[in-house]
Amino acid sequence: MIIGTAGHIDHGKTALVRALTGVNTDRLKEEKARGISIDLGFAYLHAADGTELGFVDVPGHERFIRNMLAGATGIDFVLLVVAADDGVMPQTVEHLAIVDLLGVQQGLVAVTKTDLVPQARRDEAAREIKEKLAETRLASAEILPVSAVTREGIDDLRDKLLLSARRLGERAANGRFRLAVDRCFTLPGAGTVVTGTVSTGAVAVGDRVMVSPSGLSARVRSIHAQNRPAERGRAGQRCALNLVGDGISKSSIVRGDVVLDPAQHAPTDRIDAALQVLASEPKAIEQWTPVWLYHAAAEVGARIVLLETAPEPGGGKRYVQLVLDWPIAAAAGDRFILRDSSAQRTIGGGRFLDLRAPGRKRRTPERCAQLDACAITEPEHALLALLEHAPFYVNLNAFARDWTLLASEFDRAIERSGAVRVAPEDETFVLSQATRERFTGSLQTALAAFHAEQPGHLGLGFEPLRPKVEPRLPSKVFSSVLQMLARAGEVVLEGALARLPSHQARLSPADQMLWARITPLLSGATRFRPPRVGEIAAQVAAPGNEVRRLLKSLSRMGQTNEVAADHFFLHDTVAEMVEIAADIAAQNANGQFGAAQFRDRLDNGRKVAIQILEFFDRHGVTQRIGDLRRMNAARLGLFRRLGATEPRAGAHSGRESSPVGRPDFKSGRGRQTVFGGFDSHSLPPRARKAD
Ligand SMILES: Nc1nc2c(ncn2[C@@H]2O[C@H](COP(=O)(O)OP(=O)(O)OP(=O)(O)O)[C@@H](O)[C@H]2O)c(=O)[nH]1
Ligand SMILES: [Mg+2]
Repeated sequence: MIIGTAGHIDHGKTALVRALTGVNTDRLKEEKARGISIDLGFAYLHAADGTELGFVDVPGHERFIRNMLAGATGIDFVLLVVAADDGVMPQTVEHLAIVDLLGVQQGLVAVTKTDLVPQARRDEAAREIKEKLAETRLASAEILPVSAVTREGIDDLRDKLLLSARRLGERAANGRFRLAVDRCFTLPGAGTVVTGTVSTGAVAVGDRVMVSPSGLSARVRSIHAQNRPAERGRAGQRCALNLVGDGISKSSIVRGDVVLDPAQHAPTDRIDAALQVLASEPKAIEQWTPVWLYHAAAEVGARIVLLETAPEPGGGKRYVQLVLDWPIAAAAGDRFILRDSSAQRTIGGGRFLDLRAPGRKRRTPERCAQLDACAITEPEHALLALLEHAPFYVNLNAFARDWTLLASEFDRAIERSGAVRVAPEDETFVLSQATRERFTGSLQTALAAFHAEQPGHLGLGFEPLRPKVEPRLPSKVFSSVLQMLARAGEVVLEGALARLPSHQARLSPADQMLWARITPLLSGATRFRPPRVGEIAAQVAAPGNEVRRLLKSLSRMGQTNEVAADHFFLHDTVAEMVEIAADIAAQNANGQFGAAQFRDRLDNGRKVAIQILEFFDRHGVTQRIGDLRRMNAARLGLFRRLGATEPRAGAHSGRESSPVGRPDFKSGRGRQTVFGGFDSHSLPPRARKAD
């Protein structure tokens, strides 16, 4: 347990820590000369049963309150020190307000210097203290009279602290490692050493860490945890880390830096937060008020942007945006303190809600809803609440990082809520079940409308489709959600096109007329050596790119195959050629055949014959063995004919409108949709998925 002292100057904080631990935490020459604490002091108490107390002794002088703030963040327990003779003084009140704003829930009050005052004065001091505590989280904290001179109450106090430590137990060390640096020095023989309290996660000797916000990379050479050599340091322990790495030195790391898991390094200078203003403030906070922001051990200048009505002194929490002069390494849920720009008084404090605050549109109702979600202290619940609001998806990696957790720590919550995950590349996005359903419905409506309007088009490209679907998702998320829905059979993706599973493309009247003129060129005696796009264009007197476009879309519909660039064969011709190849193979003793045999049967010249065989190779219909090939029985169905009882592809040119499907290359079934014939897509999605 880490105990922080608090209290007015000269009230006996350092003397009390010394009485408890035997350690004088006033190390500096100036501290000794002036008899006051200036910087943080540290002492440890190791009980026989293994219970450890770490003390952070803070200065009481108002000029050194920034040092007090650096020490007070990260403490579990506050030991508020009030001298019996003085009673409650300004820094008693200010320190108490600070630890309260920092969310410290546990503490104890030591009324010191009892040897100097009569009983009545002690009682009066205790009464004053009780009154002040009443407005804080420490309202029920115990008040103990002690004296560092007579040692009255010291043993009792120590026992009570140890008892509290045992009750508190160890902090959970889940999540990613973070340690806010409060000191950095050079140790002869070791090198650069940083000290601080591990706020989350754990660190082990040999770990790679990063210094944030500077981004310097380092390795942990050795660790002292609670002042003892250790292999590992964990959340709730004060640690000294001996760091080595390029650029790592006493001068490159300062108090306020955070040593962390490199994956956690994402400094920010614009943070949305919930701010509470102390009752002692003279007036409500104004727009763009300059302040000093204290977070962990860092101190940085900032401005306040009001996101709702101004927070009133002594009033409730209000959302504000903190625009920092310099980026800091923070986490969502971290506490902070604000002091006025002349660093004279504490204004208030609160919790960070969103580290990636927008610079614009920061007061919209959607944004407020997001902040309401981020204000939920339990990260899993915050995540699920965020999914209910625009933009209706969360980048899980970024969210987990900002909450100093691993993405996997949200697995259970995601599973239980029925939320879905999509993972393009190395990122994971999460959408709620409700959003998935809304998106699917909207997608189907958009595609149905498109198919009705453009029956000749196979489908709609992702980018034209994206703005038609609600909720609107960014490109990367959109396409991975589409892929997920395609796997579930709710949409069909072909290349860059999306279509409804039930949709069958129909040629436009103009295309039908053009196709009617082209089909004879691809059929009959010349079907094994059909003209290429350029020749077709010349023969039908149509632009080459029109012919190409039509033949390509017919190829997607399963009517033609582009065997080589710009060289299209009717699908049935391809099927016939597969049969011929299989026939040749069957006649050869070992099932292998050469290109010449194939060419002789087709009578189409060596070059074309080889192109066809290479096309078969690409689709796995044939397997090449040196100069020979053999048929791959498993892929024979890939180019099956469109159906013996149906008109051949070349024979339907006179029809008004031609519904056509395409072979299912993935399953290798090659079942073609034919005019009114069996169509795999007319099966219900479940049945299709199953076979
Ligand atoms: N008589 C008496 N004197 C005390 C007691 N505790 C502290 N003192 C004296 O009070 C003075 C201040 O004590 P510190 O412990 O330095 O006070 P502090 O709260 O640490 O002061 P800062 O760190 O400067 O805020 C010293 O001269 C101590 O010897 C006590 O219980 N009885
Ligand atoms: Mg002191």
